[in-house]
Amino acid sequence: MVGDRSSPPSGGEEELATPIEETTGSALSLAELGLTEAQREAAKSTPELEVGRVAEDRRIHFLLYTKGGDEVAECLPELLRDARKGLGVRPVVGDFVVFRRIGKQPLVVIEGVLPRKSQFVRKRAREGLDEQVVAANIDVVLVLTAMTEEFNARRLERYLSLSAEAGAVPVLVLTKPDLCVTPDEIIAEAGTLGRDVEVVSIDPREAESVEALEPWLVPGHTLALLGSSGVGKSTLINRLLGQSKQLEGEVRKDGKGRHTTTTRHLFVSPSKAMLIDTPGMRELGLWAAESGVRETFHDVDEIARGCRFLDCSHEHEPGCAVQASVAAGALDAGRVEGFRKLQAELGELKTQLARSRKRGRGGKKNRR
Ligand SMILES: Nc1nc2c(ncn2[C@@H]2O[C@H](COP(=O)(O)OP(=O)(O)OP(=O)(O)O)[C@@H](O)[C@H]2O)c(=O)[nH]1
Ligand SMILES: [Mg+2]
Ligand SMILES: [Zn+2]
Repeated sequence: MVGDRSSPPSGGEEELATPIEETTGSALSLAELGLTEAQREAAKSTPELEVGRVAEDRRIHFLLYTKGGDEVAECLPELLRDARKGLGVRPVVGDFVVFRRIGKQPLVVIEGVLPRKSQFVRKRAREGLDEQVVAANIDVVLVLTAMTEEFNARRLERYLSLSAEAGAVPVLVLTKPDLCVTPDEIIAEAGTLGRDVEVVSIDPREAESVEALEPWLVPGHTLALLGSSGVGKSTLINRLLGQSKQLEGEVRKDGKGRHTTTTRHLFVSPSKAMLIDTPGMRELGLWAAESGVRETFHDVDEIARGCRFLDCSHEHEPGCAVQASVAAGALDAGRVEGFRKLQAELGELKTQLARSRKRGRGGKKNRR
């Protein structure tokens, strides 16, 4: 069932041009959609409202999966306004929300967002000083990267840091093995980029190949597929769904893809795992990810405890255990450089946030 699609814009936001599409076709229970016990409890405070899960965010309209089937909903303008002021939370894909049906041909209105069990957050690209929640209530982050010149260890460390910060299990999914002459080397390197990080190499075009991801396709679990444009996220989604739901980019001679996917969308796989397709990310700025960075760089972090100075930058200080390890060949210099860069980025972010708070600006606008 679908709500009113022609209602006036709420909260001054512009709707995206492409139409919203319903995707499940069948109703799922809230437990099947992954609702946690804590969220079920939280929903009890508004017994007059129903619960649904955000499958797509079109700025004004949201596609919801509910126990009664798909619904197209709007958001209470106050909710969007509070979120813009940093006083509340704007629903994102993966969120569980409480909603109300109004009128005979019901208008479905989201009135609140239930507490998230996890969220993948990055610094909003290009715009001011703000966070962007990419997906909520995720269990696993599939970080896709092609085994071509696209492969970049430093970029993957960013993804791993933000995934660890999100409290989600990261899996590095290396695609395009057919275009790679030294796959084993790349697979081995990928395995060193985080603590006990799982690495899977697949060709997303091949149904047999993607079976390697089965261990993570747990009913009720949510997997977010992240990575640059053209690495094969939508191709993988289509294979895992067993049907072509998402547009796949054309192959280009340089091995890269255009931005084919433009919105995030949550799908339900035949095994009842939930998969979030996302548009390729050009930038992945850190946002408050201290513990995620420490977790990802656990090896560097442990050795750094042996540095003479507590605030050692591991660059030129005397008694630096990290530099000593690099010199001894026990730590990769590039990885240490990556660690220092992310630490510096976090430091800079902290300074900017403190400055912005002092000015009383709060730094929150257009939260999405
Ligand atoms: N040779 C080769 N091509 C692949 C492989 N995986 C995906 N492709 C191709 O890469 C192109 C881009 O794939 P998409 O699935 O559209 O990539 P995407 O990550 O969804 O890209 P965006 O939506 O732009 O973020 C398609 O033509 C796929 O067929 C692979 O393992 N080998
Ligand atoms: Mg895509
Ligand atoms: Zn040091």
